Amino acid sequence: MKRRNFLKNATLTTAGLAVGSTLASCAESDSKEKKVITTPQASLPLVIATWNVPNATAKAWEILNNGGSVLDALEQGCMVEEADIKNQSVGKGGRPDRDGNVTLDACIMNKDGNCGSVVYMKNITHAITVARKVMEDTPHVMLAGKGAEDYAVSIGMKRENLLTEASKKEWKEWLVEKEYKPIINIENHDTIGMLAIDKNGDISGACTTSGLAYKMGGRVGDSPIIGSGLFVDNQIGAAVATGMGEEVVKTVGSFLVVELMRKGKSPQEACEEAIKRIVNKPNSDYKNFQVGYIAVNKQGETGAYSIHEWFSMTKFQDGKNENIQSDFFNKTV
Ligand code: SD4
Repeated sequence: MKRRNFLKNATLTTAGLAVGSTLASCAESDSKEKKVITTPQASLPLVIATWNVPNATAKAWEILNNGGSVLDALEQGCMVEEADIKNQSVGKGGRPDRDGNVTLDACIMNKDGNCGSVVYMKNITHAITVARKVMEDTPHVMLAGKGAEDYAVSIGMKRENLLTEASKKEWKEWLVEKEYKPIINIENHDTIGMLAIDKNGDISGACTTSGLAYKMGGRVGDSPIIGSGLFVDNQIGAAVATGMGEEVVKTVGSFLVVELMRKGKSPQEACEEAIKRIVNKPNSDYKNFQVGYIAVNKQGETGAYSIHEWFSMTKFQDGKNENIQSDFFNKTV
């Protein structure tokens, strides 16, 4: 199930539209022979997400399979995790910063290259909905803090206390030690990054998180930053990141993955290269943090790679979910 499944390309063909079956059909000069370049066929729609989030991917796929829009699919898929108080990395129930404030980051990007995001937003569960509204209904791409929260209320969203008793109790326990050590992201993962291809072959993506647990007040990670936490180019593919956001921002990680695919790398190869950029930096402290990428290309091939183990991708295709353990760089630790 591990490496073998993880590396395999999406070659299934069933219901839905198959893309990329014929990239080019080049007639030779005498037109007797035709050279046909084929690529793997992927069954559409297709949804992938970081970590093990089967309810979120199932929701998104169902919307797409019923002919819904890819943005509705991504938004509602992400909302599943934002509303789940057991997921302490996203939305309501997220772990707070060191002052006890739950602050959310989210972004969304569509097939036309438009995007919207919210950063450091308090008191609103569905950050992804606000990010989408920023994209669709404002002249801006990013709203922060109180401005984002006030905007959310102005469009009818209600203020809520996002700090659950469970997260509050853990935070109080953490305060006793007060040692900030997000070692390989054990303290906080399950940020949801989701990429989807609709039945027409168009790609969009979304990402939502409460960020790193016990971060400094005001800290913003990679997840709402277009190019770092998420990037979509509908001609090429899309990528989304999870893990130590500071490291992703420093390498503009998701944009890098998409650019590597543009240069001809598969999604798998592109994710691996982007992770190696981080671990190969001079004096990289990579043994002490986790970063993971997932990616999809226009042909519906997918890939995922991380620094350490314990990263997985959920893939919903052909009416079924699969949780795929990621291959990883640091196999010796
Ligand atoms: C951040 N990248 O705020 C996020 C955290 C994360 O799984 O992905 N957690 O840096």
